[in-house]
Amino acid sequence: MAALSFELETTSVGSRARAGKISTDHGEIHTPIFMPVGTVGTVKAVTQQQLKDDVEAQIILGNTYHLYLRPGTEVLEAAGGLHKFNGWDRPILTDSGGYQVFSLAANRKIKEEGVMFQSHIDGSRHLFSPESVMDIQRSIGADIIMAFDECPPYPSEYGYAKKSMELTHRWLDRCIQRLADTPDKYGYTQNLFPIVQGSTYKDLRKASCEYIASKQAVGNAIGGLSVGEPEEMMYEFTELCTENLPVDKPRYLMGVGTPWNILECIDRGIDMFDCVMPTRNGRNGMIFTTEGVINIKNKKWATDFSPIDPGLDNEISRFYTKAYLRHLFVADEILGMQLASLQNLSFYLWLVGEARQHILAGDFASWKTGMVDQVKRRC
Ligand code: PRF
Repeated sequence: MAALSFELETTSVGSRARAGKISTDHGEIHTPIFMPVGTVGTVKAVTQQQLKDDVEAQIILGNTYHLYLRPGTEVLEAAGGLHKFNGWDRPILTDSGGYQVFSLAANRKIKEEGVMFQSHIDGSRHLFSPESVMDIQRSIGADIIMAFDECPPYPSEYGYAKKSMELTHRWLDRCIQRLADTPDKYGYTQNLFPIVQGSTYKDLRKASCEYIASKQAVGNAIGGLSVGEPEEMMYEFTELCTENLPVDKPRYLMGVGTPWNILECIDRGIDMFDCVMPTRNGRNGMIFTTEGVINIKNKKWATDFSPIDPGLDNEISRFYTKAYLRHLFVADEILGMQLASLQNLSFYLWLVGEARQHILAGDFASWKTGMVDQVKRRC
């Protein structure tokens, strides 16, 4: 089948924001897009049917690290890949596991060969290398697969950041080679996105963008941001990267972010986002709405019978009230987490959809300014 392609529809005036269309063997993705995170093959507390019908998600994420540990590649291969296993027939992207190894696993040892680590589940020892991570992602069968990278912490010293970036580049070459040496497993094309690193050093970021761009991949990602640096710095480095990455390929900013982060980074030329925030924070009672951010556990919502989000045109947001959602959280009912996740994801997908419409209409820059203030409000 066909490799991923990207059609750039419009670039804004007075902004780097773009609207585009990504085509994969599992369908189209309209950009800019937010991708709900389904770490273990499930977007927590949300069914695949709800993701389609209520959230209108176009692509979801999975994680190599988690899926490799559970259920493991044998089960995934026996199922015929993750799409068949979890019943999601639209595009899937898998992160390479590098980032999760650094944030979750114990006793990591980084070497040229790869990373030795102990599972956070049972302490068992494993090696992730560029080759093994490509093989695992072949077994999972995502449409977009990520290169194996090292994400240095913030802050990192220049010397460390440089060595780390160079290692990520050498690992990228090994990923490309391994992918070329192994066939697609399930009859559709898997597409590799390389990842820009370079911490918070302009010359390193620029060098990394140039290296990554030279590989002429079908899409490119920016890693190593939103790891504790100030927001303004994240914006600055995002822009530096989009200025130095190919215009005609989709750009994916990994692990970002809040609704206002997403608007600011669309403005700076990002096309794809993922973040656990809408689901993880949702399960803790943080609700993102068109009116602003709500802590639903707050007593002030106890008798507020207005819809969760009057600004959204879907059943969950309109039908259920703030008071009811608060009650579910206070009573520790599972439905509370489900509704919160659905609301937050619906809101994130609505937000990027609106951004796209305004890019196409030509008034993104002025719309964004007002919308950032609106979505940032604490209710
Ligand atoms: N690398 C990978 N996945 C990631 C990141 C990264 O740098 C980030 C950083 N925000 C999130 N997820 N492989």
